[in-house]
Amino acid sequence: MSSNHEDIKREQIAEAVEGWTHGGPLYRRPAFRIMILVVLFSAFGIWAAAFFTDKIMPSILSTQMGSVHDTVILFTVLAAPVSALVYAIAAYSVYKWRRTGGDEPPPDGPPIRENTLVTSLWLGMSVILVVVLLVWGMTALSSENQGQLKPVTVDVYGQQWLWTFKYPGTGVESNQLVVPTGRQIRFVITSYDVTHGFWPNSLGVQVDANPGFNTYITADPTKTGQFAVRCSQLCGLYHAYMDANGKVVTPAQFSAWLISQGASSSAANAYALGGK
Ligand SMILES: [Cu+2]
Repeated sequence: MSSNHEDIKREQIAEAVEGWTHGGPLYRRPAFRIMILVVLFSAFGIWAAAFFTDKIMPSILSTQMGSVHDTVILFTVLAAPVSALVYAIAAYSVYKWRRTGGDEPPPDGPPIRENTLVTSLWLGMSVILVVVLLVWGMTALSSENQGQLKPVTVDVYGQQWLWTFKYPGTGVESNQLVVPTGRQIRFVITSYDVTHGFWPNSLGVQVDANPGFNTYITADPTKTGQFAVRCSQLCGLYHAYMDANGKVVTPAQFSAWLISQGASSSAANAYALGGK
C-alpha cells in the first residue's frame, strides 16, 4: 500500500471518528447511541444482580454467608457498566456496520495507537475498581464474630463419596452436619482418600479436605435453617452425589440432637451449651 493511500485512509478515519462524536444532530451520532445502550445494558445488569442473586444463591445462615452475598452483589453491580460498554459497542457495530451487499469489505485502516483521554480513563477506572474490590474482599474475608464462648469444634471427614462429622467429647458420629447458632464453629477437616472440598454452602465458607493433614475453617451461624454440604473438588465418579444434610439449630435443640444420637446428657450439654 502506498504511503499516499495510507494518508487518504487516515484522513477518512479521522473524518469518521469526528462524525462519531461531533457530526450531525446528537441523537444520530454513534457515540451517543452507544452510550444509550451502555446505560440500558447497565441498568439491566444491576437489576439482574439485585433480583437474581437471592434466587440462585444459598440462604444466609451465617455472618460469613452475609459477606459472600453482599460481595457477589457488589462485584456484579460494578461489573455491569464495564461489560455493558463491551456489549454495547459490539451490538451497535454488528447492526450498524453489517455487510448487506456482495461487495468486498474495505481493508482495515491504520491502527490508532494513542488517545490520552481514553488511556487515562481506562487506567484510572481500573485502578479505582481493583482497589475498592481488594479492600472490600479483604474486609469480607476477615469478618468473624469474636464470641465470648469457647468455639464448637466439629471434625469433618471426606471420603469417596460421603461426609462424616464427629462431635468430639460426645461420642457422636453422623452423616448429618448439625451446628448451633450463637457459637463460633471451628471445623477441623481431613480426608480418608483423595482431595475433597468441604463446602457447607449456607455457612459461606469452603476449604479443601486433604488426606494426611488437617485444614481449618470457622463459621458463625446466625440463623436456624437447612442447608447442603457439598463437595467442591472433582473427586471421582460420584463426586456430584457427595452431599450431606446440614442444619443450623438453637443451642438447646443442638444438645437434644446430640443426646438423640447417643451422647450422655452431661457431655451433650457441656459441648453444646458452651462453658470453658
Ligand atoms: Cu469429594
